[in-house]
This record gives sequence, structure tokens and C-alpha cells, in this order.
Amino acid sequence: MSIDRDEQPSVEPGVGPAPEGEPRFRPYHHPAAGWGAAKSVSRFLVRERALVDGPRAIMRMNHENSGFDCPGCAWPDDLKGLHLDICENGIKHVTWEMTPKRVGRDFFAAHSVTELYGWSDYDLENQGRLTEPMVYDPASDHYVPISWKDAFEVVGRALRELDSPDQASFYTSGRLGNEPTFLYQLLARELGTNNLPDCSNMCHEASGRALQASLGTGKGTADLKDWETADALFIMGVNAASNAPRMLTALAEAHDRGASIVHVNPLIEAAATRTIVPHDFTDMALFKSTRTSTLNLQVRIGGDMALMRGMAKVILEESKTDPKVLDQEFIDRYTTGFAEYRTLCEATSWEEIEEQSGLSRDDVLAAARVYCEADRTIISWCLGVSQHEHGVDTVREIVNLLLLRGNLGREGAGPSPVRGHSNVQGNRTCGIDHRPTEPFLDRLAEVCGIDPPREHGLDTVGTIEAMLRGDVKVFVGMGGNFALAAPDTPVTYEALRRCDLTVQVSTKLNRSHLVHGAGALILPCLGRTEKDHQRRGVQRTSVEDSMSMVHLSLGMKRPASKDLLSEPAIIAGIARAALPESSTPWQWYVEDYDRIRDTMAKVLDGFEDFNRRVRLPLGFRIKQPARELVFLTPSGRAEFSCAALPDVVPAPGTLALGTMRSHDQWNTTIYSDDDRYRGVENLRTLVFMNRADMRERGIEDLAPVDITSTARDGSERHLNGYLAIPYDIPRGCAAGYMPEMNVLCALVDRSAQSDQPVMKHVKVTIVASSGAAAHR
Ligand SMILES: Nc1nc2c(c(=O)[nH]1)N[C@H]1C(S)=C(S)[C@@H](COP(=O)(O)OP(=O)(O)OC[C@H]3O[C@@H](n4cnc5c(=O)[nH]c(N)nc54)[C@H](O)[C@@H]3O)O[C@H]1N2
Ligand SMILES: Nc1nc2c(c(=O)[nH]1)N[C@H]1C(S)=C(S)[C@@H](COP(=O)(O)OP(=O)(O)OC[C@H]3O[C@@H](n4cnc5c(=O)[nH]c(N)nc54)[C@H](O)[C@@H]3O)O[C@H]1N2
Ligand SMILES: [Mo]
Repeated sequence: MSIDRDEQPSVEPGVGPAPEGEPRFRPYHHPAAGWGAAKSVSRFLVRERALVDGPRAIMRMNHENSGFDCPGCAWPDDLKGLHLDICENGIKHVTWEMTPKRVGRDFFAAHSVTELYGWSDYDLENQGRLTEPMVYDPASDHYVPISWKDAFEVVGRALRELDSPDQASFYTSGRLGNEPTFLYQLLARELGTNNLPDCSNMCHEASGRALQASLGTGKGTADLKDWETADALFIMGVNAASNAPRMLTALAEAHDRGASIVHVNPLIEAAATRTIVPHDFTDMALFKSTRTSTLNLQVRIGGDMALMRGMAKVILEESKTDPKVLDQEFIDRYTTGFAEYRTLCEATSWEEIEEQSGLSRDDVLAAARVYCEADRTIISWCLGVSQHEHGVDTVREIVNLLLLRGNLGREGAGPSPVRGHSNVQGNRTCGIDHRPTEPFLDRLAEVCGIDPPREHGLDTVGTIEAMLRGDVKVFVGMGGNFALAAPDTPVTYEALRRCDLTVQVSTKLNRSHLVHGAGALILPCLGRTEKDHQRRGVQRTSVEDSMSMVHLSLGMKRPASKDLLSEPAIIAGIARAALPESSTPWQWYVEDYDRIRDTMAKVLDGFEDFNRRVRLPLGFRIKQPARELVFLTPSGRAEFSCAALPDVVPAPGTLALGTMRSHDQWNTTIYSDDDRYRGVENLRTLVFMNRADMRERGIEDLAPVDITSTARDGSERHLNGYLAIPYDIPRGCAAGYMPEMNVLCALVDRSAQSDQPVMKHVKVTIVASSGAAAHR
């Protein structure tokens, strides 16, 4: 399966736009959001020529059941409906979809695929919305138009002719609404495969597995009401000001009512200082900012678990003189494994905790004090915690800490992972799972009259490996940008190129259309902002946010082209062509999504009476058994875990590199080369380093450096000519941007606990560059 890396095509084309000027770095000292955000939005609306549609759409965003759900992130909507519930990045995200620019057949006739491959990713997406189905013509190396009927037949035939359904893999990016999600997994399982990789495999897989193991429910238990009543909030490994900006409101409100807010992050991100609440125009006018932190703990990369362990150690120690710091009644009644955990904490030395967390004992004591003084605590986290080798153990350690003080199953308390894509949680709930449970498959079999396969399928990394081996021959991407989002870019490219057929259902042109199989199709679909007309009227789809609220989303714009189909219609079209004998009423489902919902209500836990409840003003919340103190674990109790602390201290001379997002990007979609809150302009090919680490290596500020990663199998990967930015980051740690840095992430470097690619702890060496800067 291994491929000769020297023969790999280079991945030269840049990701971001051509820089508008010289790279600049000036530390940012202003509050998050506020006028900087407003200025950035208006510049963006002008550039995207969306000054009329943009603001109109924004007014309809996140309005309970009468507007569309903001595709920007999975943060829940404002419960009270009092605010204009929007943020800078949500506006950009929506405007990006609503652009008046179009990519039609003339465009594809004018540019060969080889030529387009040389364009930057920014330029590709910036061409605008895709307008009609296209098929790759190898003779001319161009995409050429194809009718929907013929396109479905191309996919259908390829799927019918496979030796085994497991030679196909069906990827989902977390934008897909619940109803198409259900149809998509039905298609895969009726065909006979559980190969359903999704972006979650690179994102919160660790969180789901950990919460499932500890609490028997693979999701967070806290909701927005809990956020409004917590006394202490721990925010770990999330850049909220950029990636979940609506959290800023919750943080500012929490601070105003006297709650403590502890940020745990190697970087002090913008949300960890002060913010101007985005929708509060009085605050904006007065430049009034609110503090959003009580304590900032700059852990070393991967040091979160040691911090949690240290806090637990303090509490257990203190309980000897003050038993009230433990909720012994809760522990006795609802948990198991406490005695072992206590012994483990006692046996973990302070030297180890300090060394592995990168924090002093005083820092850990300060965090423990905040935790003990609060009656109700929420611990929230995102990728800084999950994308590690030991992501599952860390999330379980977070739960351990919560259990000690009974911070579960009551108001204002609980674990609260911040999910990424706007419906990534709903995708999993509605069946996108390469490891489906037996009860789910049983019900699917009974209700839908199919015989679903029982063996587990392939996840994202598994799919790439199978494509390389030639075991997966047909790849279908339901949204997303697999080529760029996945690790080990040249290897992923090669995997896609070895397929017989790659099919991408997309709204915009991206890298995954240009890195394709022998046959390739681009199937353009409606976006979430657009009206979805079907036979029985305009349809709505539903989504589930980070806090398990399910509500409807209704598009309001005229579709970008009359030749677009909705995602349910595309899935049904493929299904009918691939499964000519199917007794599933595919077309009937597409005519009216209420019919899909009626079937889902019978298959999915917590979706009883789906059609009625989803039309309630705020939709409905899927019950979390753990929230009700019902634990679907083998012991029937919440289970303390007892894992050894991992060794996360970089070997001498090496650094731990975290790959992350800039402020002006949405995963693989790049809006500009700026990262405002980190003070960077006109530059993406950079690496943030501690100044002492730079000096030790003879690296000057903003000087070009060469980065080499070493994978666990000893293989090396390189990125040369990146500019080093001196930054407030712990020694031994470095950070830079995805997706560029996926070149450094080896496929073999995935967590044994979650199978997630280890994207936040890449082992690298960095030296002053002998060549030129990569900056174009
Ligand atoms: N505007 C915008 N919004 C988005 C996205 C986007 O690209 N743009 N992406 C969406 C998606 S899919 C997701 S999953 C989320 C991602 O949201 P985030 O998790 O905020 O994503 P990252 O940019 O990867 O940032 C990770 C944060 O973790 C910190 N970090 C790195 N290593 C560690 C560590 O070891 N410990 C701790 N405690 N912190 C660490 C980094 O400094 C950074 O602040 O955002 C979603 N929302
Ligand atoms: N190194 C590194 N790599 C990472 C990460 C990291 O932190 N570090 N993060 C990982 C994470 S958390 C995630 S979630 C993945 C993201 O991986 P993906 O979800 O695969 O990538 P996106 O960039 O979100 O996908 C963007 C594309 O989606 C398409 N699109 C947009 N809207 C729609 C729609 O409504 N319908 C359809 N069908 N298509 C649409 C557009 O064509 C656009 O080009 O990346 C992962 N990769
Ligand atoms: Mo994500």
C-alpha cells in the first residue's frame, strides 16, 4: 500500500489568495468582535458583491423555524430570540454561498483540469457557484456537461458493477441536513456497506467515543440554559472568537453575572481577553468591552489531561480535611471506579503533572480553586482537546473531574463539546456512522425493509488506505473537500487518483474536483440559503446543533441555477440508478421531506413525533439519558476512567506543532490571507513559535524556516520557506494553519483510541531556511 513519496506530485498551488501586500505581524491588543468585525464584514460584502442580498439574508438567519440555519458553526441559536443572532464569520460564510458569481460550462470549456490544478484554492472557490452537472472527459482533460439522468447512470453503473459494495465509500461533510443524511446512509446500507466516513472522523470522534464510554451517551449534556446559569466555565482548546463567535455572547454574559471563566489553551486567543458583544449595538457605539476571562492557563500542546489530573489531585487531597469539596453522595449513587481513580490521582506525582501540563503547581491550584468555589461548572472543549493521540483519555479525564463534584445531570453543569460543522452532530444521530450499533441496524432493517450489513465500515483514514490498496474504487463525497481536509495531502491525492470513479456533490469548485479518479463527476446542489422546491411544495430540512436542539431550516433565496438539485434529490437519483430493484420509495420521499421524517421517527431514538415537534417554535431537544442521570454503560453508572498520563513532552530538539484555523477561513475555504486576532496580515505560510525556541535555532523574526515532521514509522515530510512568527506560546510548542499543514500530517499518525488523525500534535523540527520564502 505504501507509495513512493519521491514520486508524488507536488502540492504546490497555494491555498489562500495572492497576498495583497507584504506579510505583517503586529500583536493584537483589542477586544474580540466589535468594530473590527463590522469593518471586516462590510469589506467582504463589497468584495463579494452581496450588499443587497447579504444583509437581507442575515436578517433571516437563525430565526426560529422561519429562516435558515446559519451554516457557519454548530453553536445553538439564542433561546430567547431577543438578539439578532449572528456573527462576523457566519455572515461571511453565508455570503460566500450567495455570491452572484457562477461557474458554468463556458468556464470549464475555457480551462482544462490540469490548468485549474495550478490555481490556488482561493481562486477555485472564488469563481462562484457551480451550475450544472459535469463529467470529466479524459480525451480533452476538461469537465464537460452531462444531464442529471446520465450522471446518475454513470454512478449507478459504477456501483452496480463493483465486486462488492464495500468497494464504495460514502463521505459526508457536516453540512448535510438530517433528512438527506438519513437517505444517504440508507443508500449505503441498502447497497450493502457501512463505509460511511465523515468529517467527524477528523474532528470530534474522540469526544463521542469518550462520552459514550464514560456516560453511555456520546454527546454533551449541557445546553444553552446551562451555559446561562453556570458559576464556572472552563473553555479548553477552542478559538471561540473565530470558530464559534456566538460563544462570545455567552462568555460576556457569564462574566457580567459574576461567573468565572478559565481558558485553557497554549495560545491566549482573542476570546480569552475582552469582547464587544457582536449584537449589542450600544456596546459597539460606546466601544464598551466585557472581560471574558478570569484565568488563562497556557498548557503545553497535549497537556490538558495532566491539568485535569492535577485539579483532581488537589480536590482529593483537600477532601481529607474538607469532605464537602467532593460530592460523595453523587459519587456513591451514580458512579463506579472512584476508588481506583482516587488511588491513581494520589500516585500521579506533582513533577509529572507539572512536566506534562507545562503549568506550575500554583497554576493548577488556582484552576482547582475556581472549580471548587463554583457550585455549578461546565467544561467545554473543541479540537485542541480532541485531535490528539490521547483525545479519548483526555475527554474521559474531563468527565472524571466533573463527576468528583457531581457536575452532571443538573442545571448549569456538565460536559459541553463545541462541535464544528453546523450539522455534524445531526449526521451521526441520523445514521452516518461506520460503526453502527446493532439496535439501530435492527430497526433500520425492520422499518425500511432492507438487510443492512453488520460488519463495521471504513472511516476517513481507513478509506484513504483502502483507496491506495485498490480496495475502494468508487468514492462519493457528499459535500466537503476531502482532498484538502484529509491528512497527508500527497498520499490522499494519490488515493483519490487510484479510484475508478470519484463523485463530488458540491456548491463550489474545489481541489477535490481536480484530484479525481479515472472517471469523475461534479454534481452541484442547492445551498442551505436556497429555496428547495419539490413536487409537494417548498421543503425544509432539519439540523441538530452542538447542544442537541433539532430545528428546521428554510432556504429563502432563488437557487443559483435552475439546474441544481437538492441533496435528497441527488441521493435518490443515485439510489434509483444503483439499486434498480429497490423497494424503497426514493422518489416519493423527495416529493415531500415530511415523508422522510415519518420514517426517521420510527428508526431513530428520540425522534418520536418528529414532524410535529420539529415545528414547535424552537424545535425540540433530543433527550440525553446522561442528563437525566441514566447511564447506558455496561455498569449502568457513570464510569471513572483510569488512564496513565501520556508523555507529551517533545524530544530534545523537536517541537509539538498544532495545525489550526486562521480567523479568515472556513476549514478549506480561505477568505483572505489575514488572521486579524493574531495580528497577521498577508500571510498564511507561517509558523508561530516561542521566541526562545527561535533564538536557540538562530531564527530571526519573520525569517523563512524549513519544517520537517517525523511520523511514527520514521518517514519524514517537509514544508519549506514558512515564515517564523514570534508568539506567546509555551516553549516546545508551535502552531500553523490547516489545510496547508496537512502535508506534514502522516496517515499513520492517527490515534489508537479514536482513529483520528493527530492534527494538533505533529512532531517537527524547525530550522532556518536555506532557500526562499514560500510566501508568494
Ligand atoms: N469561522 C470558522 N468557524 C468554524 C470553522 C472554521 O474553519 N472557521 N471550522 C468549524 C469546525 S469543522 C470545527 S471542528 C470548529 C473548530 O474550532 P477550534 O477547535 O477552535 O479549531 P482550531 O482552529 O483548530 O483551533 C483549535 C484551538 O486549540 C488550541 N490548541 C492547540 N493545541 C492545543 C492543546 O493541546 N490543548 C489546548 N487546550 N488547546 C490547544 C489552538 O491554540 C486553538 O485555539 O470550528 C468550526 N467553526
Ligand atoms: N491539519 C488539519 N486538518 C484538518 C483539521 C485540522 O484542525 N487540522 N480539521 C478537520 C476538521 S475538524 C474537519 S470538520 C474537516 C473539514 O473537512 P470538510 O468538511 O471535508 O471540508 P470543508 O472545507 O468544510 O468543505 C468545503 C466544501 O464544501 C462544499 N459545500 C459547502 N456548502 C455545501 C452544501 O451545502 N452542500 C454540499 N454538498 N457541499 C457544500 C463546498 O464545495 C466547499 O468547497 O477538516 C479536517 N482537517
Ligand atoms: Mo470539524
